[in-house]
Amino acid sequence: MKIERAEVIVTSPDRNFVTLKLTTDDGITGIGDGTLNGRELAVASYLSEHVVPLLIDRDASRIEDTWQFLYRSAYWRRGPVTMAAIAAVDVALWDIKAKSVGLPLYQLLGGASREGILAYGHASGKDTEALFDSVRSHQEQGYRAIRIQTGVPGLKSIYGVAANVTQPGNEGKRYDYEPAQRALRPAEEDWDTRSYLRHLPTVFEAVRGEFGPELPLLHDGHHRMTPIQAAKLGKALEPYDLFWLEDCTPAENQQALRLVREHTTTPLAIGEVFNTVWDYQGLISEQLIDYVRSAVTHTGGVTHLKKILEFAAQYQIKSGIHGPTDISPVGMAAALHLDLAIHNFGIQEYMKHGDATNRTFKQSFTFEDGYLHPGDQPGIGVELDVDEAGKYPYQTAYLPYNRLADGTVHDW
Ligand code: CS2
Ligand code: MG
Repeated sequence: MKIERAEVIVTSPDRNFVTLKLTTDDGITGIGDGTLNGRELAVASYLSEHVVPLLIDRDASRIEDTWQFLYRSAYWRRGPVTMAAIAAVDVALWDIKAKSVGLPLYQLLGGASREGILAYGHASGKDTEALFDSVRSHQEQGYRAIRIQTGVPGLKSIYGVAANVTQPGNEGKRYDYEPAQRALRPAEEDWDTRSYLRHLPTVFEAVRGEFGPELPLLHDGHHRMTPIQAAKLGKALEPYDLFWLEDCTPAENQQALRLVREHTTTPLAIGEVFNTVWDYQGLISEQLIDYVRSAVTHTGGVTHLKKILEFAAQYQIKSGIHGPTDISPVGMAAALHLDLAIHNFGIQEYMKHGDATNRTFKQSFTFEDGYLHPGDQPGIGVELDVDEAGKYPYQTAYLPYNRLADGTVHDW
């Protein structure tokens, strides 16, 4: 079973996606997601220029060997571009292997450890009223766990909040397509940590008051706090029993989480910008976090994320795989097979894709009554409609960034 063809497909239905499609000499195809939000073409070029030529004529059944070859032979290790490219190859090979034996991928990963995958959705609002509406609408869609993000008094627009809907022309838009805004320059947002720290506990108090103690609630701090600020927030949120506080500090400093941990029992989640097990080494072995947030797409695929999660399992740390809309349906499906198979599953982030994306990527995974399931099609269960993909050429898009009131660029 040799790889005969490798195509890199960049398409932009609703937003940009990078997909690698491999075809074997016996006609089996497999696809993998290599989308890196706002830097899509870097991965596409890494794949086409440096990886595709190495794949032709390789044995498609040697997944581990191909992973080690791509990781070690490059000499330049880690980094989001490299690891997204390796992920695309890895998932495409798992798709092929599972199809070649006629099984859904999760069966090759050990079989199902649960019946369904608990998902959380993103509720947001610029004020409490809009937030409550958004929570209700998510509950109506079936979500049983909900992330809460809100506007902060005095700040015009904030990432993660049904965003920029306050700006003329954007009324009613879904924020999750907009973070990577299709524009020639990144959008600028504003930020004030002190206002945020004062405001957020009042939001959670209101949400608990309205929706009761049972509903699992999550929050994303998006790397904006210093360790001591994050410690203060974690402590202030304790009465509201969060499922997790995500990315409370910039992720690259693992020591920061030690300080946060010493001050609060609010569970901590981190890792959407990590790309190898080395980013987690101290965090896991010293039990400084509770959930691993990496995406299959950004962490070298199923092969490497499974190893990270098995390492985490020894320390009672669970999964919380990254799943916003910049993870394509291919990356999402791969995550669902892993979620179903591993023992230490925690929760799966799930934002619905738009209609054009769903037409381009035919999916067999399901979302019912708050639970996802990858389905039982052989492989990962997603097929790319190449003709449909061809209708949506790449569009320049950037994530936003923010500045403090005095003009200083801040973490976001
Ligand atoms: C967010 C994402 O889903 C999340 O937790 O942090 O929206 C993230 O900002 C984007 O995926 C960045 O590409
Ligand atoms: Mg996040």
